Amino acid sequence: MPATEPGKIRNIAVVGHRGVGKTSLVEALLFQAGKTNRLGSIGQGTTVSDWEDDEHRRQMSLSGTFTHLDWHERKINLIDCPGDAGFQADTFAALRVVEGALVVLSGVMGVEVNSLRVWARAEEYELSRVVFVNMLDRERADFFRVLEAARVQLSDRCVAIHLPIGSEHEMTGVVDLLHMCAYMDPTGGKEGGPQPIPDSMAAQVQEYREKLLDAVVETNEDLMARYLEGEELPAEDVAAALKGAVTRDELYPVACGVATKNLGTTALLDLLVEGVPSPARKGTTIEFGDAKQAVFVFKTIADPFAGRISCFRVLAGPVSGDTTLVDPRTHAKERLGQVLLLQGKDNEPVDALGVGDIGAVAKLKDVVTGDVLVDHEVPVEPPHIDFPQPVMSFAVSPKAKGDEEKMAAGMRRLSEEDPTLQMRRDPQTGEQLLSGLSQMQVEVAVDRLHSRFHVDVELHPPRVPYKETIRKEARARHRYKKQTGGRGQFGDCAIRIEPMPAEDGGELSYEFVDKIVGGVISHSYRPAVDKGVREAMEHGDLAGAPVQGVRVLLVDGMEHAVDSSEMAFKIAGSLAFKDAYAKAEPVLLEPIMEIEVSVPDETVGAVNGDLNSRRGRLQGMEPVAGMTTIRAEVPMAEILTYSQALTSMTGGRGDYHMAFLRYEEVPTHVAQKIIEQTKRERETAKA
Ligand SMILES: Nc1nc2c(ncn2[C@@H]2O[C@H](COP(=O)(O)OP(=O)(O)OP(=O)(O)O)[C@@H](O)[C@H]2O)c(=O)[nH]1
Ligand SMILES: [Mg+2]
Repeated sequence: MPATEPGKIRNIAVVGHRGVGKTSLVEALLFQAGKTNRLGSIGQGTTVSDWEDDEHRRQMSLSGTFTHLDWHERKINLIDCPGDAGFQADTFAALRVVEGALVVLSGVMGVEVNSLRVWARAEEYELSRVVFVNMLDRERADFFRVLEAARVQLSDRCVAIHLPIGSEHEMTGVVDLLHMCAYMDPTGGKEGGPQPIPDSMAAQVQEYREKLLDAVVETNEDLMARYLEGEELPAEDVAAALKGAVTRDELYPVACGVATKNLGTTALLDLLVEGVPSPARKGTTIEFGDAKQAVFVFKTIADPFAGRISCFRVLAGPVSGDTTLVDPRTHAKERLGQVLLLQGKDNEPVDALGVGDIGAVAKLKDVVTGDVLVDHEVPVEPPHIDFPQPVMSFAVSPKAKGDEEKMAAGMRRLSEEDPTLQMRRDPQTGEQLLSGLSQMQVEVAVDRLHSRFHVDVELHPPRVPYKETIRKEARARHRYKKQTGGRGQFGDCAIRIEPMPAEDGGELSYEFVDKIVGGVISHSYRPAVDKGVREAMEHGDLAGAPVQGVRVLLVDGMEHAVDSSEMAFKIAGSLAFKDAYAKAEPVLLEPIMEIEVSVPDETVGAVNGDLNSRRGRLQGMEPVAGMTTIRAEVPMAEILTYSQALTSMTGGRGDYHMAFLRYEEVPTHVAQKIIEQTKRERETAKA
């Protein structure tokens, strides 16, 4: 099979909020395109893309899945991305390698918090976007309400390109406003060919067709002139102009349907082919210098049997199994070996993959997610995928003694697969800490350690990653001196520390400034002071949390011709910092989470009251179709065990979604308790 030409490929990430039907939609598209001969369902665990056991059990996508299909001689690569905030790594990685995002919205709930998040990321990467309003068969679903919400909350350049025929459980098909035809197939089988638009919809179709044409011609002068002269514009010309506008991010067509009944898929597939630009048209912003062959590895799968599978996009090529590339990061040469196309859990070998296409290879030696491999070493800056930082940490330990190494090895593999999962040892307590974006993500990792790597791990209660910082400037001087016969120890330094607040939206950091004049401390000892300060900053004196947001200026000092050593200056630096820190009004910081809770209207009072008692601050409330979405900011410490509380308040009908927002100072009365608690723990540890 020869490589597909770049002009004939469409790369599309299917993204959106949790549970809006992305996986079901991918399933329907594969079915309609003839890749599968039955429509799988989430309930029965028979979809192509949610194929892992734990995805079946939890009825949700836990990682990005690759699928592809052919439609009108175009190859469409669809990456089905998880919607849950804890599993965003794959979503962000996928968005980095596609030209288009298919943003799925629920016809009932409209624009939800994660839709906004992925929209913002797509905006950053200047991706072409198509919106699909799904679940229109559900009670209280309303296409026009969601269209309006998309226009207000996503972009006023969202324009309907399809309309539903009928509504709620009587929805029977869609009208394609571009080609002016209808697709109706109430049986849920494969959609047949185009049909005439039902007469009863004439007026509405006329109105929305005009809105669409107005929006399209506005982006194209030639078409605008013809339109104003009253010419009936042919569908191909409108489609070509539409593609131009979508490519340039000037329009976002809004399609609609019902994934689980396979309604609206023909029109959607046509739109993906006609509306979304190919790699040849839009190209990539990832650098590969003058390499003749290059690939970007954007995801790694830890398969217990096949080993490491590296998923990549071809930047320059084609590439085939014989291709040998070099990784400029390690300078290691890697022969690709068998090139694969992934389709859910299956893979099929292919001879070659052309520019813009997406595929995978197994068993590359030292390649990690984020590497660009090239045919000869060229200086390239690998693209930075801005993965979210882990926000929650749990202490973990193997259930069986002696399994420590096995647990660590399994976790290393899982972190390769999901870079937002990290394991490290807490130097203070010696515990292994597993950090991630949400409790569920960490629990899934623990399940996978069991199912893939056969090691049972115990999860201990989560820890809140407090930080410490200072409010005031302070100075301190410390002289470390020891005379014990023979050569002594001598280091003396004076420092000034000052607060360094985070840049807007940025993280707190640290800076060491060398202000020594006249060489009172030799150059060789100054980094030792920095090192000592950093060590002291690992555990602040308030609650043992890392100190950040501090600038340390080394202003003065003294050395001894014989007795001075790096060690002595390190200790002096460390102790000087401790002194200065105590005088600099240290404060405790805690992570604040942004939470979106969706609950039945009648439970809003109870849920709000509860959030309030958790020090939550209400940001907004939106009642939609019997459910209310509450947005609030809540300290992480108060919301660690929210799911049980929400279940009991809403009789299991509530759902929530949260993500890290920023650090804030802990209110004094709360901070006091944490500080005392730490003190007690330290004393017990000493005893
Ligand atoms: N009535 C109705 N149910 C749907 C539709 N699409 C999906 N569902 C159901 O909604 C639930 C969630 O569907 P999924 O396809 O898993 O949604 P998702 O967006 O992939 O979910 P995550 O990957 O976990 O974010 C499943 O029970 C589906 O059967 C639809 O169009 N109509
Ligand atoms: Mg899914």
